[in-house]
Amino acid sequence: MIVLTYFCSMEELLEKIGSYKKEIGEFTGSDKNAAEEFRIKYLGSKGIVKNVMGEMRNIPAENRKEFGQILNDFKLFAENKYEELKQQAIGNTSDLSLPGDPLPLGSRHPISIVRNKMISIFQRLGFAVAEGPEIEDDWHNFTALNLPEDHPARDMQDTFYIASAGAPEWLLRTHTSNVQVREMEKGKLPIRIICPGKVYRNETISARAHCFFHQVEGLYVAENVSFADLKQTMYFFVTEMFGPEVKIRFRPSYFPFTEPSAEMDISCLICGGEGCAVCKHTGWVEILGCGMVHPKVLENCGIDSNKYSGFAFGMGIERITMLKYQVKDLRLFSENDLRFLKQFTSVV
Ligand code: 2NL
Repeated sequence: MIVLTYFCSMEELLEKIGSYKKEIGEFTGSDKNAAEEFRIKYLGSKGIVKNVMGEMRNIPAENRKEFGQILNDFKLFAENKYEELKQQAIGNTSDLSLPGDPLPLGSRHPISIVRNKMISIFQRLGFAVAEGPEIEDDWHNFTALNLPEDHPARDMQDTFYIASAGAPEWLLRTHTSNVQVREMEKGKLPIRIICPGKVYRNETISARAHCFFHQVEGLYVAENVSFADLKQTMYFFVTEMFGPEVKIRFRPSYFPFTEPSAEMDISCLICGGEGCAVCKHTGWVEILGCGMVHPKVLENCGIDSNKYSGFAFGMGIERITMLKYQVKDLRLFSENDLRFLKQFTSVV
């Protein structure tokens, strides 16, 4: 008696599925509303497919597998129809002749533009790009570079140290020379590298100073490297960077890591050397520091200073960018003001 009841309901169910399938097959509609109406009626949480699936409860165990297949086919049939209706709706509502949605074009940050240009200039001279850590130890940032214990740059006032219980072990690098020290320590010569990257100094933020900025340092160590090589390399760099008219001059200077040391000026780009506010009426602007690598620095890094010599230089990317694009305030580089950044769209 019980078995008979089940048989009846199974047959009934098969019949029901058959008529629903017919109904679905005949369903027509070509817009979004029709597709949605279909979804709610057949595939919604109170829809027909759910309802029919619920009948599974009443199916005797021995028929479940076979019936499960039938129900799944039914569900797939309804889902496929829904996909078809959606596609039809899209086809009928989108006008393919309309212009596409505009994709706003970004621009490179001016610091990136200038850094990339510097890299490509030095790469043409055979310099490779080297990178290293921004969190550094005292040896790679100061000691190996011949900075004496009592040098003011090591002061808490100037350098960010990372707090620790005893003597501070870690600091934020104050220049990218640490990368060059690490490269020299590897002992593979000759070395011809440039090191672009972020550096940190404990400065009060103003139009002319910031607590972090970007630097490119360069190093060439081989046999018989001379000051003439340094001058020619720097000259090539500035003519490529600023144009063939630019003049250079070297002034004697002092850095603990180079001997002799020099500061290099270029003729003022604004007034062409006549004298103006930018060059403070001297006709010249300072752009970098350089010199022959101090023999002590070579020895500290395990290089024989009788056999090898080298030159090194360092410059701030912000400074070069300010000169090239006449930016008056250093803070503009890190404030993310789109009115400033958008001005570089066409330079990318
Ligand atoms: C400046 C001056 C300079 C260097 C950086 C250097 C690195 C090593 C050895 C020797 Cl590993 N020197 N770097 C040399 C001279 C000047 O930077 O005004 N930078 C913004």
